[in-house]
Amino acid sequence: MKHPRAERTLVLVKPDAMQRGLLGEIIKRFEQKGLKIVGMKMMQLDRDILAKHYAKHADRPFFESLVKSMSYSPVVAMVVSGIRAIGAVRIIVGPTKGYEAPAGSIRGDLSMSTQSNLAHASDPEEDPEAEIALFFKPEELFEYIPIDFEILYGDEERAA
Ligand code: FUP
Repeated sequence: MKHPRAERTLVLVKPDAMQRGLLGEIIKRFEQKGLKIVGMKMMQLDRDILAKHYAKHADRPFFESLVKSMSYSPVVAMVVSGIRAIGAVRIIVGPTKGYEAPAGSIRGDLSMSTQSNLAHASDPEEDPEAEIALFFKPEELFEYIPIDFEILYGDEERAA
């Protein structure tokens, strides 16, 4: 069962993060925040799924290089859940350009790049549930209320 106020959002740990051995470091940051992982798998992305995932960038000059970098080696895809998780995950990941991202964020602490920026997080404006559906079948996602849910949030925050 999913808490009625919990949101879900997609995170991709990109090939550059996998190559640099940063998977654990990235997962740790979501866990420590109190967010819950409700789906996770390793995937080799191809042009097909990347063309859908990055459809809004299809005409941009960096698109080919983006596809190349995202299919360089496998990614780890995760669905992260919690009350207000969509915005919180964007803050943890940080803004696009690593060299401008604030210290404390994944990109701000660990990346100097715009393209090799380690992780993707769903944009709240772009339907995170539709993004999740591109990467996960319903049976690959788990719905549970974590045992620490009562202490992670206040009573009013949890009230549906
Ligand atoms: P974000 O939502 O922060 O991941 O960033 P965008 O949706 O704006 O961009 C998606 C991806 O395109 C980025 F993660 C990296 C890549 N990109 C480039 O390679 N060059 C650019 O100039 C802008 C974005």
